[in-house]
Amino acid sequence: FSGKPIVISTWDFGIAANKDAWKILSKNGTALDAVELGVQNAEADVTNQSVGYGGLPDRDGIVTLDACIMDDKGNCGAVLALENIKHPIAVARKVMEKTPHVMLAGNGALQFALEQGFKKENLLTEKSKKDWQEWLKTAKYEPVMNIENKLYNTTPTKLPGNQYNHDTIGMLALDSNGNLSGACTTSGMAYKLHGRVGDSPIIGAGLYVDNEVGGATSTGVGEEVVRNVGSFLVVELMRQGYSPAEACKEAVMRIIKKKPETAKNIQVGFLALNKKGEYGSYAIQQGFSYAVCNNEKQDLLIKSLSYY
Ligand code: SD4
Repeated sequence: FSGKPIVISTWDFGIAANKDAWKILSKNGTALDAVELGVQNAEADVTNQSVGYGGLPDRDGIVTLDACIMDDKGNCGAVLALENIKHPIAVARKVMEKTPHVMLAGNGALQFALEQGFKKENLLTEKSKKDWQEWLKTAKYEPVMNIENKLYNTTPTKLPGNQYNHDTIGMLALDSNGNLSGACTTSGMAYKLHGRVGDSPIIGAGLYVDNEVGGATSTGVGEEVVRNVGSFLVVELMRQGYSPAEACKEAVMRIIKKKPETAKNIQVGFLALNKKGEYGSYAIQQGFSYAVCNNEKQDLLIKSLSYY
């Protein structure tokens, strides 16, 4: 089904996040408010070890968060490697609305957040700390694919430290006025080098919205998405007439074509929504899923098409 209003988001936990976004969309609220509220559900979820509070830390045991938001007017805001703030997406929105800038990073982003009234909190939970300490014993950097996906009953290979890696939330919404917005938020790849920033807070890579055409977001190994400016590519392909799923597939094929050997062992998934409310996705590997919510059904979970 398609049409408006509609909200879609990455992975299983997108169902709960969509329901929060729906509270706004179903009352004719804006797509911007909907995506900001929706992804906060994943940020606050302590059991989700790849977004916000409870996220797995970097190699040095520090939780650093990346997030960005983009509205129907082409406004956008982002925070990179932000520490100790539970809702980086809300800070990203403040960057968009209260500053002349698009991105704030590290200490500067934290300083700005505190000035805006956000509270400093410890985001490293006991569970994530234990996982990290376990990981330190071998300190092997090896992302596990699709570890959060409940549609596939495969048990992911158990690695030391239980590395949860591909679980960023990217969300796209089309409101009842026909306007589009998107949000993307993550704690990034588990056990990354301190200071590493992925695709998720980069406008055009982890998220892009063009109100004339549609929006796209991504999940997976961010380096490959940045190299191909993935979400911008998906939106531009939709502008040329590709369906959301075809556009996502073409973006995935670029990654595979450039680095076939790398692509065999990593996951990248794209998710897209167009101006008509049509949506689709494509991933390198099986196992990517996304959640869809509209007037007909609020908790639909769809298996993505994939190359392998
Ligand atoms: C990153 N793209 O930091 C994020 C990680 C991710 O699902 O999507 N995980 O590279």
